[in-house]
Amino acid sequence: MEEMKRAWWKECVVYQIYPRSFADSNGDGLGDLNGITAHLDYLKELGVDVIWVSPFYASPNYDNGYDISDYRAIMKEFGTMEDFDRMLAGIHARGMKLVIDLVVNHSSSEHPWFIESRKGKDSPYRDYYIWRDGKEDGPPNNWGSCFSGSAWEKDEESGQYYLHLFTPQQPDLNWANPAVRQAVYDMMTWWCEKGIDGFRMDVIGMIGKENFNDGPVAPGALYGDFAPSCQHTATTHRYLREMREKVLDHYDLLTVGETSGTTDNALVYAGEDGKELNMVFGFEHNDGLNDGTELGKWSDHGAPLREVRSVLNRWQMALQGKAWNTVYLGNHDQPRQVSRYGNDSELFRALSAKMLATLIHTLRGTPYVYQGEELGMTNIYFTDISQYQDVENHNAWRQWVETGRVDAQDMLRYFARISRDNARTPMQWNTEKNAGFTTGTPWLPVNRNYLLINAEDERKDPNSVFHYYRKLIALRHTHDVIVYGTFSPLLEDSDTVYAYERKLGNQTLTVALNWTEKKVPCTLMDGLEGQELISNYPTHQPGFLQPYEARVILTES
Ligand code: TEU
Ligand code: CA
Repeated sequence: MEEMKRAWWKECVVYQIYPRSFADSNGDGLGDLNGITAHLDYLKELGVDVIWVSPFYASPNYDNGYDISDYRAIMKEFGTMEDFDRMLAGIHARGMKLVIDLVVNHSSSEHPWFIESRKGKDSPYRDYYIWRDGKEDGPPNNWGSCFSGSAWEKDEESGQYYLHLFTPQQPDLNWANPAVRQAVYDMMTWWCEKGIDGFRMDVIGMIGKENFNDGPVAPGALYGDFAPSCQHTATTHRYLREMREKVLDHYDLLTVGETSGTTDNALVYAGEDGKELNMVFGFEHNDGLNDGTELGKWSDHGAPLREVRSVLNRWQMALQGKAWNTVYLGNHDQPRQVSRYGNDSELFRALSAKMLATLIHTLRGTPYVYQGEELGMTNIYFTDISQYQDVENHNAWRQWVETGRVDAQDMLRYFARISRDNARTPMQWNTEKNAGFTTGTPWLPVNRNYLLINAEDERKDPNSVFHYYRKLIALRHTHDVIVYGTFSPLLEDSDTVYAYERKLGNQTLTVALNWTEKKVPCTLMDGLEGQELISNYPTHQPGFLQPYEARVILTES
């Protein structure tokens, strides 16, 4: 295998902040930029290198900032451009980097471009968006939105429909229009000139729509699938190569695309040839773990070891030596990882959180830590639709439950396991009211377990999940084998143990993770003569792995 090119964005650990839920500095119940700045020392102590902040731009917040009405202004709830400049300076002063979210598959319906565009067919901005005549008194085609319902909204004024692959308040930008592309590139350059260090690119795989043909309708589905026309097209790749030429190649940036897709897609998006992006996020190990019904990710499916390992190992093997991987389990769109993949009972929560942390920090690829996972924060398990804030839940409820297609209790069970709101409850800083997140009323309830799970207590406890993450991150900074070592699966047929080895030069890192709450037989680590770099147990039982036991041993030949 050819020696991978070294790069800072391969060696770093990225920490994702969802600003709405991170820290509120002015008591209005909403996180803000000054709240982030006030906690940079916490992130420095954790040891992360890069901070990715989810959208903080002007937005009416139909989708919590993923609907942008001014790409060069700060959302008023989050502060001012001076607050942004102060946050960026604070990040750089601590030797860390800032990656910002690029949301350009769509804008907000309140963006001036769309306000102009919807004024009529002869608006100079009409072609900034995707307008089509209806068909047989209905939408132009059968596509469904990611957030339920049709992907088309009728504009009574002009009688035409506009495309929105998400909410109607998120009209898709028309990337076929060179003026749109140039406006995006100019905006990206504007932020690069302010000193940012990279972009996380929201659903960037959707920008190259190639046709508007009806999509395939899966059994039980209410709408057609837009993916064959919109996802991972040659046009999308052409736009990304143009973006690289016009903007990305002029700066030293981390670029990560939220593309979902397969390993074949990832090999093109994130190829070592550097023609498009540095790396991408796949979804096969999260949204992809479902019952295959028309409800998609909404299911009781869980995350059995065999399925998780099969996906992650396939991505490790397919990309190794050809493209750079990301490794993540949590983010603002996924439930809390210790609840989905681990065990959030009081007995096993910390142990399984550490086991999962070991996985994401010793697989090959850049690890992404989502705010609060370093504490072992858990799902909040809402029990009623009225408790959810997320538009994705309310739209799904309207489409499936209010129409009688799905039982309310079933859907509430799926929501409790999978909803994005699980990851959006306020960061748990300490045992003060509202976990120290706000002195006001939090926009989403704080998880009641903050008295047991909070940053202040964990920073004082050397055996906490927080310090375990800190040690793992430090190991990445001191052991090249963790970053650049090859990956080889071990014990691929085990129902209980996830094991693999990483090799670089004369060094071998062997990792064994007990995925279960039972003590299980495993002799893999017993014979190894080497240095144990980390474990979530102080002592071991030869011939076994204890519940959720993680062990990492470095040997030299
Ligand atoms: O998410 C894209 C995406 O995949 C959505 O279908 C969503 O994440 C889904 O719930 C995953 O199960 C990106 C952003 O991360 C998300 O927060 C936004 O809502 C969405 O795009 C629209 O911008
Ligand atoms: Ca605030």
